[in-house]
Amino acid sequence: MGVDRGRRDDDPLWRLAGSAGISRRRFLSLLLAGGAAAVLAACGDEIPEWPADAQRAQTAEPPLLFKDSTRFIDHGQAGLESRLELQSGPTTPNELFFVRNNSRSVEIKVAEWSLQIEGDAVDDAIGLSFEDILRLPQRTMTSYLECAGNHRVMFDLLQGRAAKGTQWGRGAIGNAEWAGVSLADVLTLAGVSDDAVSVLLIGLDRESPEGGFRRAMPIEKAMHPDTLLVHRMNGAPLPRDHGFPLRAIVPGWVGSSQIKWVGRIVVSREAQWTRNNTTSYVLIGDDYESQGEAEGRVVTVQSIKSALALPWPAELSADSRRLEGYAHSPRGEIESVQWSDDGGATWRLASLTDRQVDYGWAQFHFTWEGSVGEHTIMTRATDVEGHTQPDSVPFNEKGYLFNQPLPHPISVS
Ligand SMILES: Nc1nc2c(c(=O)[nH]1)N[C@H]1C(S)=C(S)[C@@H](COP(=O)(O)O)O[C@H]1N2
Ligand SMILES: [Mo]
Repeated sequence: MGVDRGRRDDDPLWRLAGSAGISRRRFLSLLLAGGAAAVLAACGDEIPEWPADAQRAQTAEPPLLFKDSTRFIDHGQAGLESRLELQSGPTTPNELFFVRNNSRSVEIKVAEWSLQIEGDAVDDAIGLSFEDILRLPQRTMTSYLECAGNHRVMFDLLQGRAAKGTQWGRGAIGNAEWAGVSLADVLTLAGVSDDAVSVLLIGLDRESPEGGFRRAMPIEKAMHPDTLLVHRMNGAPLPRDHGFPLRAIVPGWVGSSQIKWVGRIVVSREAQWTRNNTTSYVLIGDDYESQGEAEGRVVTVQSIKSALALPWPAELSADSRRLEGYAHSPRGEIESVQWSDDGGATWRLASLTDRQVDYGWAQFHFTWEGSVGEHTIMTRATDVEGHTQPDSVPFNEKGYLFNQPLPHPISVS
C-alpha cells in the first residue's frame, strides 16, 4: 500500500491523482508537503476517502501504529514523516518524532518480554528480563536518528529519476535523548568469544518474511560503548511506536540498524547476511560496487545533511526574518552551515544556535530578507572533519543517503 507510494504507475494514490488531471510533478510536491491527505484534497470531491487513517479506523486489524498521526505527513503503512517546522527546541518531542515501520508497531508487555542472547560466538546463551537490563549501568545520550531513505523524493524532484521506496521528504529524522545500557555490557554478560565477528539484532515485529525486522553489525560497532539498548526517550518510557520496551541506538548509523522491540541477539563467528544488508539498505547503481553477499554497497553510516525548519514549499510574507534549521553529520560535530538564495553562486555563514550534544543534530539560524516573489534557499553543512554536502549524489536504485543541498522553494507575498 503506502510503501512504494509515488513511484509506481500502479500506485492507487497516483492513479487517483492522475485521473483527476494532476501532473506527476505536482503529485510529488503535494505528497511531500502534506502526504496522502494533500493529494486527496487536490483531487476534489469525486475521490472516495482513502487515506491510511480512514483505513485504520475501519478495519478490525490491529493498528499500524499507536501515536496520533495528525501532525505528520502520513505515508500509510510505511509510517509518519515529521514536519520539521513544528519543532523548535534541540530535541524532537516524542509525539512529533517520525515513525518508520516495515510491518506495524507491536505492543509488548514487559512481564512477557525477555532478551535472548545466543549464537556460536557466545559462551552461554542467556535470557535477560527487563529488571536485569535495569540493573546494568545506565547511560544517557543524545543522538539523532535518521532513516537511510530520508530525502528520497529528491532523487525524483532534483535529479528527475525516481528511486524505489517510500517517497520521504525531509522529515524521516528526529533528535532525542535516549537512556539505557551499553550493548557491550549485555553481550559481556553472555560472554563473547575473541573470534566473534558479527552481531545480529532481531525485533519482535513478526510480519516480514524472515520473522522480526533484523540487521547485523560488526562486533567492533556492537562493542562500542556508545552503541546502546535504550528503554527511555526524552525522559519518558520508550513509546510503543519507537520500540518499547527496548530498542537499539547505533549513533551515526542509518535508522534501519536501530532495531525496535529487540527480543533476540545472535553473535556469530561469521558475517551474517539477511535481507537488510543484501537487498535492502544497499546502494545499487553504476557508481557503487557490491560487497559480500549484498547486491550493492552496504549502507552503514549516514551522510551529512541540513534542512530548513519550514514547510516545503514555504509561503512567507515580505519581511526580514530569522530562518532556522537542522544540520547533522555522523562523523563529527557540525562546524558550519552556509546558506545561499542565488542558486549557490554565493554562500553566507549561518549562526549555530546551540552547542551540539553528543551525537545529536546542530540547530542553525540566519536572517533573510525576502522580496516579493519566488525564491529558493539552499543550506550546506560542514563538519569538523571537513565533510560537506556534495553538489550531486550518484543515483542509487533504492534512493538512500541523498544529501545534496536542497533548493527549498519559498514564495514571498
Ligand atoms: N523492529 C523494527 N525495528 C526497526 C524498524 C522496523 O520496522 N522494525 N524500522 C527501522 C527503520 S527503517 C528506521 S528508519 C527506524 C525508525 O525508527 P523510529 O520509528 O523510532 O523513528 O527504526 C528501525 N528499526
Ligand atoms: Mo529506515
